[in-house]
Amino acid sequence: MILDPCAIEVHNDRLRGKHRRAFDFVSHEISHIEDILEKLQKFQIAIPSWALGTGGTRFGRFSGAGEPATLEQKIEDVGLLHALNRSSDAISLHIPWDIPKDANRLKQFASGLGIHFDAMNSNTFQDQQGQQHSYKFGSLHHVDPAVRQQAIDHNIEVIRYGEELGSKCLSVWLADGSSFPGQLNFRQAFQHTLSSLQEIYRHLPADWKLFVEYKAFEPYFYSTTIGDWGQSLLLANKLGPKAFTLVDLGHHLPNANIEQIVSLLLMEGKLGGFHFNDSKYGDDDLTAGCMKPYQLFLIFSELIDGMDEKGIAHDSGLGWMIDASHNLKDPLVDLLQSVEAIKIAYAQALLIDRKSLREAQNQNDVVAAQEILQQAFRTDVRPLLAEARLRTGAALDPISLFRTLGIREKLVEERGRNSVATGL
Ligand code: PSV
Ligand code: MN
Ligand code: MN
Repeated sequence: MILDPCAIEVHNDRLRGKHRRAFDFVSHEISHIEDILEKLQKFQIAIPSWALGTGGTRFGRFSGAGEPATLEQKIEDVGLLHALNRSSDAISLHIPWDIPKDANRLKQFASGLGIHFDAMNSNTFQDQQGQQHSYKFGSLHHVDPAVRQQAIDHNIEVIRYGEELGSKCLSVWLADGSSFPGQLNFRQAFQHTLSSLQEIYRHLPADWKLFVEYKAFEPYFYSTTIGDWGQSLLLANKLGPKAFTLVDLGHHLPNANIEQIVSLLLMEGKLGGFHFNDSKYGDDDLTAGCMKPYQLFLIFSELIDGMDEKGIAHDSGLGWMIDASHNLKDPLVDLLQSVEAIKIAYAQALLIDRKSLREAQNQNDVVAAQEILQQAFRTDVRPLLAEARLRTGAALDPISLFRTLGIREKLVEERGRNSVATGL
């Protein structure tokens, strides 16, 4: 056991006095504090298996040390995060990077750490060893039916693995696109994608969801066949009630109004979930909230408004996940930072005075509307998050505990300096 369970108690006892003062100061001003704390305690964000090791760019990869080399070790890492913050109770697997060899044993191992299996991700953007057909020119949209069938079969196989693990969702992201004008017949590519997804949808268990993720560009640079939320929504609508759009914050063209996209997808009942990360330029996959925390807050503002209007539970109605890549920081610390930033934005959005905001909107009082939003955004909610952690047995300050306990050093000792996580 890398993390001694008593260590959290000792740590919390040491910080309790300081925390209490900060919490009392901010909580006096908030009328529905207990409601917010309850919501914060419930709110969980899934961790992708591929974010637990060093990412890398197309120019290089500078490995960290003590990375999880096996699926068990990846689950162990998420268990570690969850023990520290009690906010990351699920792992999302990517096949074939994470083939479960003995699903029952893995399920047991994970549940012993309080972890379950979130969305399953298929991979038709890389060729695997021994694969018959290449995905160089796409997968589900390919001109050759044999390539499409191979990609369809892979997705069905991923569903089967997910069923064994107790997952309830298949997440499909396609690299399929083109890099040169004239390369593709757009309508044919879309129709092929649709009929391939329809075939996969037919194999989806009754209580599963299918998430269709979009991305504006990369790895191809002229067109992406599922390039934006319109194309994803079109597919999800044609597929049926179990299909939804997945929004990855890094997958838009610069300055896209993501909060407006989210608001309308929710209105249509077609928002499936999120991949949280942050970016300055493109799909930078940086720590959530490190560049545009106000945007993250505005997204949560729309999410809460839309979910409350439809009676969707905040903690279980949508798929919340991080999709980030870690090149400079320790992946586990970076993930703790992302979870914290996401929950800060969530807590701030819970503070918005909705009634006054509606009144301001109905009176075209632009100044009041802005003041109301910024009043919530500028509140320091960190003591609220800490209090929610304290009440669930998590650490008051997970990052400092991770560091003072030398957790990475212990992982290096156990796993070795050169262990490398499978993934991107
Ligand atoms: C693609 O950029 C993406 O965001 C998709 O979600 C993939 O599944 C993930 O990254 C990992 O490659
Ligand atoms: Mn993603
Ligand atoms: Mn991405």
